[in-house]
Amino acid sequence: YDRKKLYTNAFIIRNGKLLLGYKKRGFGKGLYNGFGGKVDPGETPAQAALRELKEESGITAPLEHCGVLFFVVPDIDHAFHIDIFRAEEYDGTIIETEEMRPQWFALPNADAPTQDEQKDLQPIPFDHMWKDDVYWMPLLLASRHFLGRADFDTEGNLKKWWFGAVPQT
Ligand code: 6U4
Ligand code: NA
Ligand code: NA
Repeated sequence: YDRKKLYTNAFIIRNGKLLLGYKKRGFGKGLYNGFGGKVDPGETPAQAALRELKEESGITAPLEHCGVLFFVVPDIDHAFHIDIFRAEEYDGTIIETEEMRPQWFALPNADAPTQDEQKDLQPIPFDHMWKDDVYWMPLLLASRHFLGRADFDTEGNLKKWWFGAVPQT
């Protein structure tokens, strides 16, 4: 199995705010995203998620697995598999790194006690994110577990997609 196609992506959701990073280089340069990257040989996705979060933002967090996404692009014979993780707390100091510039964004419909903290924050910048994110982010923000697939063309346009929540018991 080609481990190079296994990725992680981690999101910190805290006090009505979402932490994203502006990607300064490489795959997805110029877009805001969670913190993540390739799962290295010998690592589990959970280990990779913690390592990438630390490398890209300076923090650690009690990450919980919450989603699986498949991204399909032309001329590659299998999907990119992304394990999505979330946490509502973190340890350490958030820092800018060579790869990412972290920034907090305001969640929609956040509770009243958080409004002070939120007031100078921009909304989630979907116009400057991967085109699939707007479809599954509501599931992440609703604390649901979710699955999905997005198919891109060679120009990186989103052609087909499906995202859904795992049923709650
Ligand atoms: P290097 O520099 O090789 O170590 P690495 O940090 O391992 O790279 P990187 O940054 O290329 O990996 O990982 C890409 C990141 O982009 C992963 O977090 C997954 C994420 N990603 C890729 N396609 C995405 C998409 N369509 N929507 C999305 N995130 C995507 O939200
Ligand atoms: Na990365
Ligand atoms: Na990496």
